[in-house]
Amino acid sequence: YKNPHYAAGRSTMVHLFEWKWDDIAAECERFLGPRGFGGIQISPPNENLVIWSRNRPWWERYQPISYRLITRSGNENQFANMVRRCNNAGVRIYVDAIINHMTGTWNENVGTGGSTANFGDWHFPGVPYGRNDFNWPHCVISGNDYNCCADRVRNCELSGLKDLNQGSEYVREQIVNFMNHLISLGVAGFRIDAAKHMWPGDLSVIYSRLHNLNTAHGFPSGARPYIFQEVIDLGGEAISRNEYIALAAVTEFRFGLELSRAFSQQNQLRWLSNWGPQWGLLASGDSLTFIDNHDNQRGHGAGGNILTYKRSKQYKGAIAFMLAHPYGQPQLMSSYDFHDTEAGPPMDHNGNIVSPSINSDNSCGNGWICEHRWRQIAGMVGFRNVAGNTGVNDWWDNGSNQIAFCRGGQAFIAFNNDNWGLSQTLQTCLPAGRYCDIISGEKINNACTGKTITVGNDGRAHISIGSNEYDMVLAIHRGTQS
Ligand code: LAG
Ligand code: CA
Repeated sequence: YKNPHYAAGRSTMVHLFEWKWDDIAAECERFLGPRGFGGIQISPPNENLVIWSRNRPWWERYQPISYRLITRSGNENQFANMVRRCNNAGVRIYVDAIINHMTGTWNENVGTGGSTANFGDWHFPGVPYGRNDFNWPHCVISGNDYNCCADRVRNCELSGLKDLNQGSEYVREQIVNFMNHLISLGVAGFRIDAAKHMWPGDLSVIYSRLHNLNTAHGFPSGARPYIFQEVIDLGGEAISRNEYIALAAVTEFRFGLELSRAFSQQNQLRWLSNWGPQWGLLASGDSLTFIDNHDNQRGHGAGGNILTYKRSKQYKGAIAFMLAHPYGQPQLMSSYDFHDTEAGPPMDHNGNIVSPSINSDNSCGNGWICEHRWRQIAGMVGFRNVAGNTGVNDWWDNGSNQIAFCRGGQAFIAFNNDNWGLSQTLQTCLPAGRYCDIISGEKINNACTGKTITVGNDGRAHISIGSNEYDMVLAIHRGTQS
């Protein structure tokens, strides 16, 4: 369950938060496939409660009312079509699976596909689930439970959301059928929402009953789904991420926290020379890594001061480090602009999601940020693919916030997060020649629109990054040689 089964030569996934299936299919063909992206985490595809009383917040999608594939992102036909087109473009689809709970109790009770629920009776006819399928006695998780009481964190309600009993054979069967249906449609794996709130033993049974990936979609025979379990573990709680790594991969929340600190000058970049398990991070192969996710970019979920698109220079620096360094299985966040932390995606007055528009410089409009399309970020996805499975070598730092390193003989990167310029002759480990920096520009029709770096016969090159430059990074690799 720890292999994402990317198509050959690909290595990075992006969370297209709240995107519609038709738009994702188009994005696979026009951008993600050609640019070498490996996969996409999509928003939950199953029917959720419509919450007009809060103006259709993004979090309504974390309140399932049935397992029918019908949401604001699209219906089952559109879903199946998206998966097929993305797989054809070499881009995998990973589903955000909400299997810990159903909705909370609301006055409104109609789902995105028209299903209803009778909350007072724990009755969800769209599945169907009834009282016996939930954990009893009824209880709600309180803040202190995280410190003392693993059983309450797993058997009580997470913010009032009706808590399913995954120990029940009937419940397991509904969940497994839902996930196997998605596998038959060609998805490559799952994010397990709220995994901390379910018993590892129950999850292990559910995973073991999943089908192999669908060979008709290009997966090798016998391939197991990639599973990354959302476990927020910043240390010191009753439940540890270590209880989950035997099962499948785990979201590494300490990763984005530490890199956000370093790239906002709260820690020096030079300390990143031993980045990885020595920082208390999970083993690389167990770790799904990211700077921000849909929760912590808006102050939900794990706390901490996380960098987001709103502090773009520092954010791009942290993302570049994530993609340049071999540790972990990286995931990018792709957002819509928000000020109100509850606000849903751009929508019309009927609540329909408005598609991103695409500008001539490749950026998005209509309220979508599309971090994954930023030249510096998309370029680094290509860098990671070229670097492949090489390690880090020829680390250099100035004893402060200027660092540089090579990835074998494939790629070189330098960062300047000091308040003064970087100007050094450094070992790039690349063959002699001229290379185009993919951060300040890109190679278009054999011309470089940014800095050109000349590497000598000894592999060394003069590198300069001023402290007032638009970006703090310079990156070159074998694919940008001229
Ligand atoms: C997750 N991971 O474990 C998701 O990443 C996270 O986004 C989900 O919470 C949560 N677990 C449940 O799937 C989000 C919002 C919550 C929201 C919840 C359900 O962060 O704020 O709760 O989705 O929509 C909301 C209200 C609560 C209310 C609850 C129940 O904010 O006040 O009690 O709904 O109706
Ligand atoms: Ca639970």
